Amino acid sequence: MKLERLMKEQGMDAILITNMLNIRYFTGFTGTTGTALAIGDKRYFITDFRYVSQGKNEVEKNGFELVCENISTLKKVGELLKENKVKKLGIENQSVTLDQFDLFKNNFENIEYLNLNDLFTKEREIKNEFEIKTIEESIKIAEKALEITIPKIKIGVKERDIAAELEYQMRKLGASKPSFDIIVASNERSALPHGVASEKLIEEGFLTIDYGCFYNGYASDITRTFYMGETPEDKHLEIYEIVKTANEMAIKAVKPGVSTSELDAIARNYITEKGYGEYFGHGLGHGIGLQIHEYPGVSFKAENKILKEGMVITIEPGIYISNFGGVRIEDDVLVTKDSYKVLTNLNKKFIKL
Ligand SMILES: [Mn+2]
Repeated sequence: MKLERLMKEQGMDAILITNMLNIRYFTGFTGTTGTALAIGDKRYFITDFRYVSQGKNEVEKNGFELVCENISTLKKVGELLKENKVKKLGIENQSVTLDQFDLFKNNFENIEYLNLNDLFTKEREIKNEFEIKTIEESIKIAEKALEITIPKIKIGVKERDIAAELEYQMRKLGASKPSFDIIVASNERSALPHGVASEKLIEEGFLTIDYGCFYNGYASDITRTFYMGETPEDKHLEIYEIVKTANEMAIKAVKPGVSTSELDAIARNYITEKGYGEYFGHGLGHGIGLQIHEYPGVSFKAENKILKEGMVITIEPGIYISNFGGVRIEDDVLVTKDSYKVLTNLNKKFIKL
């Protein structure tokens, strides 16, 4: 099991998990309050009265024993650590707050704390079959929702109304919520890479929609750019085609062994060759999973990583020109055994609405 291997590798007797996403990942628990503790081959999940029946079903499948503790979870953890003579405890230094750490110190005796650093996030960057299936479901919901919403996207409609409609449709199709604040950015606002839907009415020009949902805990992340109106300028067509080609070139290069910086460079060099390099200021993509942004970063700014089978990343090049508009096209791509699988299926042609 993963936790046992991590403890061995890091010289820890036990690992305390307090971050709810990591708890979900390791124990299967989907509620909002709980603490997981792994000591050698023992697995405990401590939660309160509210989550006993739900928690039991979820965590026992994954080998965790549910412990109900209504007064003080950390006291209970302290007892378990003492009982099992734990000396070296791994903690999630990236998500433990100073307040939490003070509580640990007050409740646990004679413990040496070791940092897990980004070990958990690194574990999570490779998706198993269940996770891949769930991400695919999440994408399907998002895509269906956009298809239902498209007839409502018209010049004169408020950006925010389109975002609300998309969210409503995603929820109706089974999503728990959007995976981030939905971006609906019309015309000049489409030049804002993160133009969250505003009160503005959709006008002629580009319309960028960047959105996704959480389904069963897992995120989807998709961007499509449409042209609103009948008469795009040549420049609209030109930059759309450049971004689309950059997106396709990068996707085709995805396979195990390729580095994330090489991938970023493929799209970036092409856009630069076409004269728009300075208008593509962000990274090419990122991993998705329980979080909307996960390892690996696929960017000239992020740590360079080698792609491995099971990673799910976004490929989202863009060109943003102030006072004119912007285009971004984003797909979610799985790294397979020897190449890639594009998980998103929405059309990428230049579409006039
Ligand atoms: Mn994205």
